[in-house]
Amino acid sequence: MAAIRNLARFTERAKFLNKCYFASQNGIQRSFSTNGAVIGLSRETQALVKFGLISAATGVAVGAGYAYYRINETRKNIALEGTELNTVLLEHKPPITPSRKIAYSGDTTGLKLTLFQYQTCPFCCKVRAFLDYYGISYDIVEVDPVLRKEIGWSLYKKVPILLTQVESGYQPLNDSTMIVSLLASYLYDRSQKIEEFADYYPSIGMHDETGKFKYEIINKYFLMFNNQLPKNRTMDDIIEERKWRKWADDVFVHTLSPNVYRTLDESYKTFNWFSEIGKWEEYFPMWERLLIVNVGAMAMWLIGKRLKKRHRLKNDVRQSLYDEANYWLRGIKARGTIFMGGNKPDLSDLAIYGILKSIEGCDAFQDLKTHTNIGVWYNAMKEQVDAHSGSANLSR
Ligand SMILES: N[C@@H](CCC(=O)N[C@@H](CS)C(=O)NCC(=O)O)C(=O)O
Repeated sequence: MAAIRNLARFTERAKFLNKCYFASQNGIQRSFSTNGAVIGLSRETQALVKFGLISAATGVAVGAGYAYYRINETRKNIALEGTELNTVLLEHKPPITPSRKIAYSGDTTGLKLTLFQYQTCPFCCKVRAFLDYYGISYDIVEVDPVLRKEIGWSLYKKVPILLTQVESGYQPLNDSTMIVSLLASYLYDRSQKIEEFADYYPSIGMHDETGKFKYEIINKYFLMFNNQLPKNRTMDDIIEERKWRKWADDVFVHTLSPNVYRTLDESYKTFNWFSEIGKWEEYFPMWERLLIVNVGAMAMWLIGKRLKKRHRLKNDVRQSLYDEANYWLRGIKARGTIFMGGNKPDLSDLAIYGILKSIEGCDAFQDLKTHTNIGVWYNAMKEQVDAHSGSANLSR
């Protein structure tokens, strides 16, 4: 996305893509179909239109190539940004108006949260699944994935970021897993403050395999209990939950991109669904939305192939998705319950559900439902989350 942002700046200056797209009222699909557009026009106009379309296609291809290069460069570094700043408090709330508010009347937590997110980012979906399940109210700021001006106040440049109002200011929490662990710990033990819990999730600096120095949040899968385990849970349950949450982050989430961007056509469908579900038409100017969709779809299609190799997915990437989903379902079967957490979802159920929800509108998800039994568990999860069933566990 950083690459797309850079590219956007470049294209904004060139005003190149804009003109081409504004010429096409029907938007994205039309921009790839020359036939419909040129019929009935004079030869000169036809030539001009053709030239425009070829230029646009070349622009998108060059853009995608550039985006591909830049994303690969930036993704090496972006994970490092700002993670060491977890515990830095902001004195004032960044002056950003929420895109929308999710309010649950039964919310007794008193938490004041603002989620900076992309609607279909799997990590953001994980956090929303948690908040919705527990019926915790929150404001949403939809971040423009191109310019990302809404998180300009943060050195950490990824989403989700959860801004929590605390006594002395605003505590930003970075990283979906850390956010969930911290909030879950807080819900178990409200004698401690959010900012105190934030101190339990420190960062460490280390060198990665390429020799680059980077920061990582340690213990982000750990829940903090005040000397006693939550009701009806054993230490084994907690360890098992941690194991699956880690699998969700380290393995399962990586099967998504190569699947939803498997072909150029699928990649376009996926981006159009992102646009629809993320209400990009409402939040972003048309030129920017079309830029994200076109450049994003091309770049991610190319990147998907690299990710497939990096995460050692099978040639038929769908099979890897099915295999991992079946691995998860076997895990649940071994416990003999509806959810991994028993009769109620635990944090691993919520993580896998959130991750899958991020691709709900994609062909890959439909195929997954057809070729595995994931639908039964998924629908049961949907019921639990939509009914905010976790809120009952909060009243103690
Ligand atoms: N480990 C992080 C990963 C977050 C992440 O990679 N988010 C992506 C969006 S899906 C992101 O913001 N990438 C940077 C960008 O879009 O520029 C988490 O769990 O929150």
